[in-house]
Amino acid sequence: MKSRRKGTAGAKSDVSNAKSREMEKFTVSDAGESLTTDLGVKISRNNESLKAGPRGPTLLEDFIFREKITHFDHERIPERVVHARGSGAYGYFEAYESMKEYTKASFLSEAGKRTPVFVRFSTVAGSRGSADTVRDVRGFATKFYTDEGNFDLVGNNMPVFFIQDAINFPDLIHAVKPEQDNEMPQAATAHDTFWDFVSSAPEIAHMTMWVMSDRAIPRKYSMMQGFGVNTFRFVNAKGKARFVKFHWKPALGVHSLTWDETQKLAGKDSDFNRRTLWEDIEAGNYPEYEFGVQMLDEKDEFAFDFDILDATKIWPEEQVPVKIIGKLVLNRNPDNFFAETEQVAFCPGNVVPGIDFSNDPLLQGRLFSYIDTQLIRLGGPNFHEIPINRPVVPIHSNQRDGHMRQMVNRGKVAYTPNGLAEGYPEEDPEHGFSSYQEKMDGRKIRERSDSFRDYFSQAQLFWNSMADFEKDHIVRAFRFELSKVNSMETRRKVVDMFARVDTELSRRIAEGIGVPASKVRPEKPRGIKKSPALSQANTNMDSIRSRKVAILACNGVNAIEISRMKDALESEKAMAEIVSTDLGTIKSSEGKSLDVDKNFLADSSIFYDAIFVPGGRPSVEKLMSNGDAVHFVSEAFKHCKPVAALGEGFELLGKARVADAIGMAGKAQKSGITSTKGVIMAQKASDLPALCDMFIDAMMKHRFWEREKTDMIPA
Ligand code: HDE
Repeated sequence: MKSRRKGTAGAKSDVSNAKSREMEKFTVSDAGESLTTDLGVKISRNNESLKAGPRGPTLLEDFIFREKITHFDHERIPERVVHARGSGAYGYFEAYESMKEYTKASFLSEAGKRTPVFVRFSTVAGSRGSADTVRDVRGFATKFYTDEGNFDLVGNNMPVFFIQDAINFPDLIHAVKPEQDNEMPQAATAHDTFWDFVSSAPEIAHMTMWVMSDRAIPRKYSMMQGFGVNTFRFVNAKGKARFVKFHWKPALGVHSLTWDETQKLAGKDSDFNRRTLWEDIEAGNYPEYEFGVQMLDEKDEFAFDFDILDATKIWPEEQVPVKIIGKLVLNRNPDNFFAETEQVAFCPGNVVPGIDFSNDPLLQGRLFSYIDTQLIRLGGPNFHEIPINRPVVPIHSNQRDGHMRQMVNRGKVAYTPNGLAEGYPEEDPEHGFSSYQEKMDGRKIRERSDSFRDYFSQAQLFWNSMADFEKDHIVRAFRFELSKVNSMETRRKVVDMFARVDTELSRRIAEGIGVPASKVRPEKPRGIKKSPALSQANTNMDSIRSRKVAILACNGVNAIEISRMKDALESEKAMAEIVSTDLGTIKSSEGKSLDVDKNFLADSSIFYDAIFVPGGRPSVEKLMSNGDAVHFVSEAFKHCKPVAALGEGFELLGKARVADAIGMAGKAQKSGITSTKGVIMAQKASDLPALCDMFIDAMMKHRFWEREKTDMIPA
């Protein structure tokens, strides 16, 4: 008699730790253990090869030497052709409410249900060892280990893409990557082939606006949005489908670096984004994002003045609201970079029942590409058996053999239908994935839909939605990039192309790159004129969690001011470090010994979000006589960061010309406490609590962009 297997689908159990528990089985600790070969034979001497006499030749029989070198020789696998540089973290997803009305996906079926996840953030163009802070799109790929199998949401930090049809992807990437003759430049779009491609492919206009904006230089991974980009479907238990777009919204708001910082960070700490992700998780400042969906009824497929299947278009949030349905928390760093972050294999085709595809031609092509690329990268069809890629539910398939097969399947049978194994493993019509039954009718044709031919209206929408400082940054980014383009013809074509977006934008770009203003007229606008959701000026500004503050101090500093400020910052979950001329300790005016965290030689203002200069005459005088300390202050000012000073600390701001720059020279002494453009100064120690509050308020605003125009201060 055939016994019915218990279905795993819809299981109620909380599996939020299931992936960690499973990874435990594969983790190894060497603490207290003897060194062995890969086959478990203990090794007596590891640092000498076997020779015929101490000065003689190495012997071929030395299996310990051979194993060590052979393994080493094969330690590299091909890096990802795009998104090669990445950083990963574990965490969980928690649903806020039941989404059963819209999708039968089990991980979204009840409020409070948790699902383990692994997320990999990445840059796109650079090689594995390239710098983190380059101007680029960021990948935001999430693997949900659901109780119905793995769902991969392989997204980016920008909601649109460069091209509409996947067949152009190799062309795009060949144009972006270092040029083929000399392999330059690394991890940068600022070169001829990229801009040649841009100026030849007008569909790229909208995405180019995003890449030239501050979105391309995020402050940290926990301060950027994520988007599924492509249009997917939700399908409920009754078989009703809706089109959906997926969103991640960071709890800390969307914030960016300045361009000057990114350039310096690429040299001073090329791991900046990787490091901040790691450090935030270690410090318990877990990156957190809300999960949102935009949903459209099938009947509204043609209700917009853009095609909802075109990945170069957003669905403006003002037209299709984002429904927040859950949150993602990243709370554990991986144990081993290669085993986990390098070997994780995402695929937008990994979906679970309740989630389905649309005919978006970019998505359709992606469904093929990701598996194909894993075959070469991870060496064969069994990469789903690598620990990080395994689902948390059992696998029962008829797949067998292939490189590195690890499952040991019992019995004779590896096919269905079968009688010898009583028909197992059997199909599950109730819980199994069944594709949405979309009606298809079309001629085979290599053509693009006319509805995909509007290339400029959303580039205009983006430009018109920007705050003035964001527009300035976009213009400067274009100018920087095009200054590196040698072909005058390409520069001219780009200026003409963006004249179709906006005359002022094009004129300002042209001015900076030695090209005459374009005579091309802007395209006629379509759709909504502005989308406030697109501007970072409108992001969350209510927290300083995980922000880093430098406290500049030398011998003779007022320790009490440091400890009060530190307490105030730490109570808001920000971090503070004492930066001084040398490492070691300093003596405060009260005779206390204080540990120095960083020195000016190895550290710089670019690692911090804000700075505080406490009082204490000897300390401030020492700082004023140190060029690096003065530069630290002026650089932070020029990068628009909050700067606070108490008592004599104000004099260092004077030396760095900060007080002059904001027209405050000498005023703090008279008026007690002042706050101007994010520079907060107070004279008396009794003003410290108010100073702390005002400093924290200023930090919430992130930057004071109006200061960028202060030419009298160099960065
Ligand atoms: Fe990818 N993409 N992509 N992509 N993509 C890859 O798969 C591809 C696209 C994205 O952290 C590759 O495993 C094609 C859009 C991320 O491991 C490759 C097209 C979006 C990652 C590939 C696109 C993405 C990848 C390279 C055009 C945002 C890194 C290595 C049709 C929604 C995942 C790999 C990780 C990686 C192909 C366009 C996001 C070659 C053909 C749009 C986050 O398969």
